[in-house]
Amino acid sequence: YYEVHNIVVPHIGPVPIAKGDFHKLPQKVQKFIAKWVDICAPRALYICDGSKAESDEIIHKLVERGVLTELKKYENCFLCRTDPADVARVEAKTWISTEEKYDTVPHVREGVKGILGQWISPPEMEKEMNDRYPGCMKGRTMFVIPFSMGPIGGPISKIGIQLTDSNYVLLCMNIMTRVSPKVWETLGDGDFVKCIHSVGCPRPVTRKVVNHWPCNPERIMIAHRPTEREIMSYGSGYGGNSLLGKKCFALRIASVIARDEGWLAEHIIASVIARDEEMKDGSVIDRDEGCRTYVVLRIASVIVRDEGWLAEHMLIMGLKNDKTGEEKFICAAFPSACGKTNLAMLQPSVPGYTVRVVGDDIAWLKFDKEGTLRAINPEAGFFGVAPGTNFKTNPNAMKTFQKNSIFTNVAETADGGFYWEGMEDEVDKNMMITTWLNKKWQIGAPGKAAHPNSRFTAPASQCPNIHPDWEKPEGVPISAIIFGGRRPTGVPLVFETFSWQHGVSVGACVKSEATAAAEFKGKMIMHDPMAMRPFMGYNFGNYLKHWLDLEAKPHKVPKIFHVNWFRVDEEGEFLWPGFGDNIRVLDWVLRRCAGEEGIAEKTPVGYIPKKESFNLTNLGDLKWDELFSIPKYYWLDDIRESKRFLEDQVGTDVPQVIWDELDEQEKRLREL
Ligand code: SAT
Ligand code: MN
Repeated sequence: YYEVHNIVVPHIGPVPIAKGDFHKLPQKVQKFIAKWVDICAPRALYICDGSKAESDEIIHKLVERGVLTELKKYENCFLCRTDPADVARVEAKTWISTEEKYDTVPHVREGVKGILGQWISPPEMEKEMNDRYPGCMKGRTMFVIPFSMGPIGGPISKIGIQLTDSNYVLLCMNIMTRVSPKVWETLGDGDFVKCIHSVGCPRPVTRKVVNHWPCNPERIMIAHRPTEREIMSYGSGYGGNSLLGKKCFALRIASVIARDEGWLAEHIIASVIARDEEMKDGSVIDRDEGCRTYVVLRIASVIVRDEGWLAEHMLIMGLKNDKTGEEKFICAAFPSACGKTNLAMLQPSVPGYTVRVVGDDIAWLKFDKEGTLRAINPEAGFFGVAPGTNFKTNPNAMKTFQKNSIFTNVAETADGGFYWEGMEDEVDKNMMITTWLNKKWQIGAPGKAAHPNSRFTAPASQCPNIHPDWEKPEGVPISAIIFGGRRPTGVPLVFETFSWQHGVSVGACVKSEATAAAEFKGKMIMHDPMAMRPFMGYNFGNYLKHWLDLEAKPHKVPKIFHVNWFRVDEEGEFLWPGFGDNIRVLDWVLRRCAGEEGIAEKTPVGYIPKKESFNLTNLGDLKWDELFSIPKYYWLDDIRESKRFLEDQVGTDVPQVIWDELDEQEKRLREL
């Protein structure tokens, strides 16, 4: 039989299929693709299978065209330089569209600009879309990427289909997510998250293409329609803007799904309680229909009781005590480019623990039937910040990306290696280097070799300390949640919060120095509640309520801690060495989780370690008192500022419990 190798779409007629069998795809997927082919008008359709052969074929083409440069020093590693106008996430051009504005954003104070997400009305969004998408893929191939976030078919996993006209995106998606034809089988007739991505540069191009990197920075728009489980990203090829499985799906859309499933559960349980009342007073007992509804609700409430879950900007790591053999897992939420990858891959500076990574950026957390909180890493690779990474700070990362990896906006050494700030001691001082901007450069010369947000994209499976259970479909049990940020002053190395509620209030007040991961410049301290500011999928007040509600159910909630590796002294020197020495902090955290007494001291903000209980072996001199001091007036200012932030940004949506926690903390500080 002769296969039909094209699809017929209403307006543009037959579109050739470069690869794959369109007609074997699930009906819903066919419809989805046909709709977008019709709108975007690509010159061909390419249905991806995620195989090595596929990546090899694409890489070969891109090397020929000069888009990728092979880094000959390693195996199957490539460098990509983007248009310098497209180097980071663009928060100002990221939107969420829902019918009801306050589903998406909180009640921000009049005259204040909201920073916890941007809302756009459906008609406005429609207009913006119509201004961008029609014909946007002319002369380009549309790739269809079937991917799973989490192990394919796992109970917590979710499926997405991304359409994109960027082959760089396809290559990175093959590393960062599980792309496979198995996704089609698992999906069947089910629903999926619809991801549409275009670099916004149809041929013939009207905008000059720089570095063979088509993009359209002036017209970037990253838009989400949570109700429709749909993401539309236009104009950028970079990381969080274009690898739609990552921030757009696994955080923004997934947090809405996580909330909805919990709300559904709560709604059904509430209905059952209401029915119970009715049944008791006999008012509906003799009505068939009432009874039937009641039975259905009862069963449903049992099924969905534990369905509320969390999609968070968190690493997941396992720490096995070498003496007892006992292993504990923790999650940690830090803003972008604050060291999640380094902590997750930590190589301990002192013996006692075997540390292994489950995930470095995103965690999906769900309580199991026993009430234990479990986490999966929905991703399959690491998209990590390159600068600062070296064999001292993160040997595991260095070993992970020696093969099958893509480097974006790093520099290149004359002998075909990668280079970035932080590798000064690992490369010959006289080595000729080509910067990310294609300029000749040498160590010690002015300027930077790599862009501060340059990245490596590497398969997680290649990490020497990847946890054997990292792909366990039901996830790993979580004992502690840690919040943190870059706080040069005032905030101690570690403290343990007093309760789940107190911990949530601490999470709500997370702040951090701005990093290069988004468009912000300079070193200002920004609020980044729960490290989720750029990734909130819905009203932050409701999000806090969702967190608080998780404790009310029959759940064993983990302890919540706050850490700060970045405190400096008067000379601006870091007070804490960080990196491998962070194991000392985690050791204390785990001992607290195990209920060890006599190792903690109560302060107004939480428990801090007692010096004699903390592992300080071989640390040299440490300004302990300075590292752990809690300056009263700094903290009083800080709490006032945090309250102001919540009043301005979240207003009436802040749950009362959070105000109560902050008031109590303020009272404790006043008594200091
Ligand atoms: O560019 S990404 O958004 O994927 C990385 C980050 O900011 O955490
Ligand atoms: Mn991140």
